[in-house]
This record gives sequence, structure tokens and C-alpha cells, in this order.
Amino acid sequence: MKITRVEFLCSAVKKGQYPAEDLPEIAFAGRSNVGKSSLINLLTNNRNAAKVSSSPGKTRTINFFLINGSFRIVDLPGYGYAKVSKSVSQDWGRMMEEYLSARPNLKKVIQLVDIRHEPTAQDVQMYDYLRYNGLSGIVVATKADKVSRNEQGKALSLIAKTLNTGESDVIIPVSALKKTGQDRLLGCMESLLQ
Ligand SMILES: Nc1nc2c(ncn2[C@@H]2O[C@H](COP(=O)(O)OP(=O)(O)OP(=O)(O)O)[C@@H](O)[C@H]2O)c(=O)[nH]1
Ligand SMILES: [Mg+2]
Repeated sequence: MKITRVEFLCSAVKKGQYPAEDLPEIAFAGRSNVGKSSLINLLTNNRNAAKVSSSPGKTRTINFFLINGSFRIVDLPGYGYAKVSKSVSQDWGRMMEEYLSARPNLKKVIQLVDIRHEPTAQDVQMYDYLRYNGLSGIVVATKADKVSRNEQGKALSLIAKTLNTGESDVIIPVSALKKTGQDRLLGCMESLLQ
């Protein structure tokens, strides 16, 4: 699959603000700063589709993008950012739950983890939540440029082990910096949409 058109549709903090349920959606979830927005820009070949920031906590709303006029990519707000207040993290939980638990056109949630680190307790919690809701199956290991070829295999095994991923799950190393791994991920996304 090649993405030739990307159009930002809207930001939402509650259900009433979502676009209609008429098109399939694939969402991206992960810790703050893991590289969700960068990955969306890589996939869409558009440097400015989603806002990237070096300070964590940039994406605080659910952002919908129309892709090739036929499906949507959804950038979810990151979790695990220590500096947010309690009320902000409660808002986050409510916002995520509302979207993830009751969106009939949501096909899958691609979970991002940083290839350099063992997945955190929150990553595991998110993965379990996705599995419970039938939304797990594709994990992206971001910032693959930060580890050597040699270390990559070990890092991927640790991610599989810590998340306790299923037999049929895929874990795809991707680098937004070096622009690697996106074709395999786009292939998986294409299969989801068929
Ligand atoms: N080296 C390297 N840095 C990356 C890569 N992807 C993202 N980054 C950097 O990581 C930081 C965070 O990237 P974002 O894409 O904004 O992360 P995010 O997950 O959307 O963050 P929030 O919106 O805060 O949840 C930025 O400084 C990016 O330049 C990558 O593949 N390699
Ligand atoms: Mg972001």
C-alpha cells in the first residue's frame, strides 16, 4: 500500500467530536515521546501531518487523519508522562476508554514501544487492554536507528517476552529518522483493511 493523500480531519476529546463511523480506522498508541506522531508522518510521507515535539505530552487529543480518502489513521494521546497533573491523567483515561471500548469501525490499535527499553508496566497494561478488546496484534519498535543490528534481535525478543505477545503478533522495528520499516508496517495495515 502507498499513502498518497493525507488530510487532517479533526481533534477530539469526546465521542460527540469523532468523525462518522463510516470508514475503518487504525489507531496508534504508546508512551509520550515514543514516536507516534513521527511514525504517522513517515507512513504518510508528510513531514507535517502530525505535530512532532521533543518534549513529551505534545499530543493530548485524539487526532483523526483521512488517508487516501478511504480509511483513517488515529493518533492517540501518549501515556506515562510523569509531569501531567492528576486531573489531566484522569481525562486521558476517560478519553482513551471512551474511544477504545466503543468504536465499531476501529480495526486495530498499533502499539508503539521504544526499541531501547524494556516495555514499562504501563505498556504491558495497554497491551493487555488491547488484547482483551481484540485490538492487539501489531507492535512497532520505534527508534530502531538507536540500536545496532546486533542488538535489535535481542531488543525485539525482550519486547515480545515482556508484553507476552501472541504467536501471530508481529513486532516491526521502524525508524522515522532513517525511514526504515514502514513498508512492512504498511503491508500489515493493508491486510487489516481488506
Ligand atoms: N532517533 C529517532 N528519534 C525519533 C524517532 N521517532 C521519533 N523520534 C524523536 O522522538 C521525539 C518524540 O517524537 P513524537 O513523534 O513527537 O512522539 P509522540 O509519541 O507523538 O509524543 P507525544 O505526542 O508527546 O505523545 C522527537 O524528538 C522525535 O524527533 C526515530 O525513529 N528515531
Ligand atoms: Mg504525538
